[in-house]
Amino acid sequence: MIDLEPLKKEAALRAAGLVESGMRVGLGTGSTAKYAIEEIGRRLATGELRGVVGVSTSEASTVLAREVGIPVEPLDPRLLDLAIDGADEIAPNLDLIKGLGGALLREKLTEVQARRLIIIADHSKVVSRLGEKAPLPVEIAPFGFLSTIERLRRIVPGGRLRQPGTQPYVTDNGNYIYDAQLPAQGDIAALERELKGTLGVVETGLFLGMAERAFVASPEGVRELT
Ligand code: ABF
Repeated sequence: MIDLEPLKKEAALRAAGLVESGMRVGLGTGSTAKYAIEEIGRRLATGELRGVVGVSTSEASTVLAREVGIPVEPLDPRLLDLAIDGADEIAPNLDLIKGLGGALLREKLTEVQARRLIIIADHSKVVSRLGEKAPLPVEIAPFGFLSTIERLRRIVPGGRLRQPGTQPYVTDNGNYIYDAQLPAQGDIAALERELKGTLGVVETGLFLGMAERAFVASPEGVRELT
């Protein structure tokens, strides 16, 4: 089986190359975003970059960013110059499923404020339609979660509460995740509105119309999707 790590890193380096001195940068979460954070840290350490501030999408990325020397500030109403993050699925129009790593709410809150959202991934993430391979993570409030799941099952049948062991998975925001199966066809924007309008739903992992471009690495090289 092909080792995806060098591909993730290649894609991440391309995106990290877009960071310029003085930028406020949204720092993504996950095994691909990790390489971008490390590269921004490396460029700061060599003096190639100065005055970059990170706004992080998870506790894990905050820890990593500080370790590699990127000052991290909380999200405030100012726009970010750039955000760099991974994804679970990338559709041809750059609509995304995100959140398999569990950080979808902070990712969406942060990345909606980015002038440019750059997605980095290996080629296994590119699909012809969302839901082809990955479930859609939906962050839900713990209170009454079984009722919320029942409501969700009426909209997207199938799916399950994310529960790695005996206890539900808990997000950085103290919520649970329901992994839903997307239907093979239909209006994805209408589905997003319906899910968001469901009582108990905090946020979904559908990132529609948000990404400006994606760097997708395969053994043949890095492709830029716009
Ligand atoms: C995050 O990292 C998520 O939105 C997505 O779930 C995940 C992708 O992780 P990886 O790069 O490890 O596949 O950005």
